Amino acid sequence: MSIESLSKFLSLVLRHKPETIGVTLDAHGWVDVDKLINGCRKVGKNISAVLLERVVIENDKMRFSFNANKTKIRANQGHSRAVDVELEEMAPPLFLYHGTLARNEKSIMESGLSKMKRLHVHLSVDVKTARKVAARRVGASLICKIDSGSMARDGYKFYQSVNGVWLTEHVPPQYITILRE
Ligand code: HQG
Repeated sequence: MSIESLSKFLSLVLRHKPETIGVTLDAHGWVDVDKLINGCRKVGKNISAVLLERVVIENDKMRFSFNANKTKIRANQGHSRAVDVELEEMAPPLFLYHGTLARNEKSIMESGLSKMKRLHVHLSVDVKTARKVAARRVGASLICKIDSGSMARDGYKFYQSVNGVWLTEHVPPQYITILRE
């Protein structure tokens, strides 16, 4: 199994559907590494502890972490399951960016950016990263520039995941500018 396909499968298991392999996430999103490896085996995916470690270390977006003694693993962010991954509240940069599809513009400018199925709205530190997020989907892209500095001054909370993604609950439309590229 390649690192990339294992990473995709682990995203499904550790963020959204742990029941796929018969495991459960604890309150902080952790799963025992042994149970994960056994669960994967049961659905025909033979992975070793060494391969798992490579996925954690080499993953392009640092999606996963081990606990200190590497007996547990979790996704750093992006969950749809209600887990507390102990995100640290932090003052955001003055501006953050969000890449999405052009067809979402009307709805976003009416109701703001919503977290949809995830626990947070995901924001990027630069336009380049936001473009990549948008490019995951088929269709014309749109980049929203978020006045995160004003949001923070107005009391909105921001968190930074260990992989650099910024997270917040909701971005009201008055803090959003559409970038015409
Ligand atoms: C859109 C990937 C209409 C929102 C990426 C997005 C990211 C609205 C979609 C991470 C809306 C939700 C998250 C509104 C939000 N009207 N559309 N009011 N509010 N939306 O996948 O940000 O590879 O939950 O723009 O790199 O696309 O998984 O969020 O298009 O960091 O590690 O609703 O997923 O990381 O989609 O992606 P998502 P996202 P990973």
